[in-house]
Formats: sequence, C-alpha cells, structure tokens
Amino acid sequence: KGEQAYLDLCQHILDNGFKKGDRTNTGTYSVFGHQMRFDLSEGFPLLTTKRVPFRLVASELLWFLKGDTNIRYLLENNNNIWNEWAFEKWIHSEKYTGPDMTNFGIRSQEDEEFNLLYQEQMNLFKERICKDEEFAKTFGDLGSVYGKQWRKWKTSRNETIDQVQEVIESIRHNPNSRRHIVSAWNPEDLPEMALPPCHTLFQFYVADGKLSCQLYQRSADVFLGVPFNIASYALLTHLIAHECNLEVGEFVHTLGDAHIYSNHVEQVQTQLKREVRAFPSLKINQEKSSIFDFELTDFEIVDYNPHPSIKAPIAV
Ligand code: UFP
Repeated sequence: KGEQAYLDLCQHILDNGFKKGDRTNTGTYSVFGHQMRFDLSEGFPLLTTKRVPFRLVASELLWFLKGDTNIRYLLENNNNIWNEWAFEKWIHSEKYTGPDMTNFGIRSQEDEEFNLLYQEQMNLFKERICKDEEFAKTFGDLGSVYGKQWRKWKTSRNETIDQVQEVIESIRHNPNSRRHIVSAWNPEDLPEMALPPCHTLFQFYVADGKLSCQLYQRSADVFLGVPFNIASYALLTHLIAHECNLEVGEFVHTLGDAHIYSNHVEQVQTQLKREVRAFPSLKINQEKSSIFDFELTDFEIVDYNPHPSIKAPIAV
C-alpha cells in the first residue's frame, strides 16, 4: 500500500521482469498486469523517495480538463513535458528547413554536438509557438490527445461527447452506477496519434460517501512516468470528489506492460535505498467548485519533504 506499493513494484520488475525490446530501442525489464492501491484519505500520493514535480502534474491535468490539445498553454505555464511530440511533427513537415533532426531523442543523448543543435532548434520552436499564433495553431496542436477524447469526443454523426462532464453528472445523480467511465482509447483516431493514450480508461466508484478511481494504464514507464501518473489521477479524483461533495477514497492503479528502461536501472536502485517519508497533503481552494474553473494557484501541496529528484533520460 502507498509508496511501498510503488517501491515493491520496482523491486519486482528488477527481480522478475522479462528482458524485452521496445519501440524506442532502449530495452526494458517488463512485467504484464500489476495493481497498486493508494488510500487518498491517508495523504496525497506524491512520492517522497524522489521529488515529483507537482506543478507540472497539475498544469498538465488542467490542460486536459480544458479540452486543450495545444502545447501553447503548457509552455505559458513553463511546462515542457509534451514538447517532443509537437517538435516531432514540426521537423517532419515541409516548412521545416533547419538541420536534420531525425531520431532526435536517442541522438541528443548519445552525441553532445548534436544535442547542442537540437537544443537550439527546440528553443526556436518553443519561442515561435509562444509568439506566433498561426504557427502555434498548426504546429503546437497534438491532435487527438487526452483533452480531445475527454471533453470533445467526436462521434460518427459529428456530435461531440463531453465524457468528463457526463461522468460528473452520473456520479452526482446515480452514484451507485457501475458505468462511471471515461475512455481515452479511440480506435478510429489511433492512426493520426503521435502517442496512443497510455492512460487508456478510468472508472469511478462511490461507496460510504467516498469517491474512488481506478485507472487502466496500458503501458507504464515505471521510473519516469508512473510517479507522475499516480499524482495526476490522485489530483483528478480529489477535484471530482470536491465538485460532487464526496470524500476521497482510493486510487487503484492497474498497469498493463509495466517496465523499467534499461537506462533507468541504476536510478531505480538509488531510489530503492531511500527511506520512505510521510505523504504530503493537498489543499484545494474551497471557494471554487466546478473542476473546469480551477487554476494552478487553487492547489497547494503542504508538508512535502521528499528526497532529491533523480535524473534519467526519457525514451521518445
Ligand atoms: N508513458 C508513461 N506514462 C505516461 C506517458 C507515457 O509511462 O503518462 F504519456 C510511457 C510508457 C512507455 C512510453 O514507456 O511512455 C509510451 O510508449 P508506447 O506507446 O510504445 O507504449
């Protein structure tokens, strides 16, 4: 339970994971099918064995909830986590005339000279997204990512479904329902997606005045992605509970392919040697109720005393 459940998963993968190749050619240790539970009433599950950047978690979640799919909002909030996906589209477009950036993810890690070139092109790209609205419209938009599927799912009759609004209504009016589901997995949209959704589907559950949430994550980068994903869905559960006047219950995290990249193993071992501390708590501005009205300044994480962050290369 709690943070120990996460550390146990890391140890389990190191001890029992299959050595498995993957799309990014990095190599992983991987297990299939795993579940962790976090009791949200016992604290906010922001890991303490390394620092997890709550500000980035929160601004990304607000971006999803706005139904926004353009990285411009993220850049305005100093959040760079989706840049590579937009950049990938830009460098393969006809309009791009800079140096060849093919396979920039791997190359920037292996070749320092290339890395400088890449940083330069990435900075130019970001600057242009922020300054040039037309450019941002075309090259900042990631298309059918979470924001679109959650809030603006397109039907074959050209109607739009707001899954988040609907799930809130159903939690409020029919709490016992077993159909409180939001799906990000849209088979029709997959071909045009840079990254098919990792958080495939989530379900809410109401019992004893408490709201619980279970996420099915098809693919989980256990060192870099999962700590972030836990915090994100914990925050989402808090916000929906707040709007529906419920207490928070559990966050249940179910993983499909749960993997540790081969170039994260040392970092994981460092983290596993650290002593677990108490989870912080989350304060939400009580004057707001609709989850669509929240801003970054409406959340506060208190009593967070983590061990230092641990750097690791991200597989693109
Ligand atoms: N990944 C996560 N969490 C996320 C996210 C991505 O763990 O929120 F967006 C990782 C999982 C995997 C990679 O290592 O990103 C996606 O690659 P693939 O589509 O090949 O599964």
